[in-house]
Amino acid sequence: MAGAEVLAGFRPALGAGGLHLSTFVQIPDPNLIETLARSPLDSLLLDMQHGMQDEASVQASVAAAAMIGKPVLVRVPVDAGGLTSRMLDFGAAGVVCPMVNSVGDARRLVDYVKFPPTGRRSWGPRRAIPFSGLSAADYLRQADGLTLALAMIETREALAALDDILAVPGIDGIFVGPMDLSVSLSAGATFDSPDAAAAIAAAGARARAAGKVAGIFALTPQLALDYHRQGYGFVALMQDAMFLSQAATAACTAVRGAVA
Ligand code: 3PY
Ligand code: MG
Repeated sequence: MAGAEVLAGFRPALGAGGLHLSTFVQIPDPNLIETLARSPLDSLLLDMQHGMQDEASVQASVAAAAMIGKPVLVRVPVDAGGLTSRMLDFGAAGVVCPMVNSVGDARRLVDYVKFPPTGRRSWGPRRAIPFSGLSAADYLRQADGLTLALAMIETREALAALDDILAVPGIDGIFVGPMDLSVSLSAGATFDSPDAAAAIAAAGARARAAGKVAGIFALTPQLALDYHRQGYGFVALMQDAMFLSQAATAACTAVRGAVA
C-alpha cells in the first residue's frame, strides 16, 4: 500500500547522499498541504513549535499528504512529552524535536519515538497502521525503522554534546536550527554569527561521519545549496508563508514595474 511505501522509501532517501527537500508548514490547512504535497517537495514538515499547527490539523494534514504519497514530519514543541508519540500514532513519518541539548534530552526523545527495547513508545498507532497498510504485528516489527527521531541542534550546549547525542541508539539524525544556534553562540546578538556558520558546516560533517541523517532549515534557496554542499541531505527550505509572500511580492512587482 502507498503508505508503507512512502514510509519505507523515506529513510533510505534521507541517508542516500542525495538531497531531500522539505519545507516548514505553519499554516494549518489541509488544502495548503495538498497544494504543497503536489509540488516537487519531497516531504512536508508541520510546525507545532512556532507554527499554528495543532493535533487536529496534523491529523488532517497527514491524511491529505498520504493521498498524494508524500510523507509528513512534525516539529513538536519543546518538552512535548507524550505529544511526540501521538504524532507518530497519527501517521507522521518522523518527529523533529527542538532544543535537544544533552544526551538526556536525546534519550527522552528516543523514549517517545521508538518501541522497546530501544525506547518506551506506548502502543496505539491508531492512524499509523491504516496509513502504513501494515498489520499490527508488522507495524510493531518495522515501526522503529520507518519513523525518524531527529534531534534539533541549536544551542552551544548541543554542539558540545553533538557526538554523544549522535551516538544515542534510536537517534536517526540531527536537524540544525541555524537561527537559534546563532542566537545562542552570539549570546543573543545576531542571527548571522560567523561562529554559527562554521559550527553548521562541522555539525553536518559529524552527522554524516556517524552515518546519521544531517538535516537543517534553510532560509533561502542559496543557503539550501550551501548546506547541501556541506553534507546536509535533508533540507527544510523556507516555510509556507514565505513562499506565498515572496510569490505575491514578485507578481505584484512584475505588474507594477510594467505599468510604471
Ligand atoms: C532555527 O533556525 O532555530 C529553527 O528552529 C529553524 O526553524
Ligand atoms: Mg529554533
